[in-house]
Amino acid sequence: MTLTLLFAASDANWAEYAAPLRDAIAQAGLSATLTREAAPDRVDYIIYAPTSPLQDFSPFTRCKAVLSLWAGVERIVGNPTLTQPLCRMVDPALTEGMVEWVVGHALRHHLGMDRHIVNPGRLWDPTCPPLARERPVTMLGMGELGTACARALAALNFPVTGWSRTPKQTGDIPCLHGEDGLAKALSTAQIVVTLLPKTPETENTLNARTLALLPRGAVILNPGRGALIDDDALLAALDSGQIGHATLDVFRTEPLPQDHPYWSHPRVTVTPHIAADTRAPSASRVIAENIRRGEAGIPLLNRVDRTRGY
Ligand code: NDP
Ligand code: OXD
Repeated sequence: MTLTLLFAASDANWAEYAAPLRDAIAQAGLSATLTREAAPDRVDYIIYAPTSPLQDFSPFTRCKAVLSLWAGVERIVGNPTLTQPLCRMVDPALTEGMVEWVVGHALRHHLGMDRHIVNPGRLWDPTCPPLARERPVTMLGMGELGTACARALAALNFPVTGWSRTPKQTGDIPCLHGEDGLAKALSTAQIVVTLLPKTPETENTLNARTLALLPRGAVILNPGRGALIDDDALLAALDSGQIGHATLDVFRTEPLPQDHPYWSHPRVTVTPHIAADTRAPSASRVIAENIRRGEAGIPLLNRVDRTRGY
């Protein structure tokens, strides 16, 4: 039987994905037509980006799964018309990119690179930064991305503490959970990385109360989602010096509006949601593997739990 795979994403995504998806589908031994248009009741799987105009899944009566090209699923997880299984993207190349972004920005702040890159006064200040082993880092979110970043930072000797919803142990990295765990994880952190999904529970995880728990001058790196941070509280904490710098990749509104105070704040670095991108060749293999599993009756990979929201 030839499967019908509906590609519901942008023109740019189609240009990037059509060939690698066809290759991956063939390599998985599947017979399938990959298309951008099909009668809904003929579609077997939907390959999906949340920016797609497709928002009503109810006519897709035969669809066995919606396979997201994005890791974050907050824009689709609560869609009441979506009754089909939803899988999010876990792409090894996306993880690799996130590790590079997090490690790069952590090292920038750890080594105080800015002082030497921009030094108009030609100041000769021979103060050496501490060693990584003296700079505690806290990773909020110890899932696919948080764990990979935590491991990479720990490999550089940063003392890393994780925080997640449920108790867990990741090798030698201690991981806390719950409200008390959060307070403890923040109390020593000189660098905090937020890699939580956006859910009703994680919104404003960093707020006036929790930012005040950090040691003075701590640095925030947020490649997770804008809503994880209360923006007004962060701006106040930056102004008071409680937070030394915030490097932000994600925002409540994207693109970040031109008049947003983050753009001009001397202690904020804005990167335009580029921390990590799904890469078409590896992501296509993940999608094809899930279709193969669906057809073989094997549990799908990276299935989203609708109740917990990620
Ligand atoms: P995962 O689902 O693998 O991990 C999520 C982690 O967050 C888990 O450790 C989970 O805990 C924890 N968590 C969830 N809810 C809570 C809570 N209420 N309290 C404490 N911890 C919680 O996600 P990924 O690591 O793959 O991705 C994380 C996020 O990164 C994505 O949702 C997306 O928003 C963002 N992202 C950003 C990109 C960018 O370019 N800026 C690119 C890709 C993703 P537990 O382990 O107990 O379940
Ligand atoms: C994602 C992202 O969720 O790029 O994949 O933010």
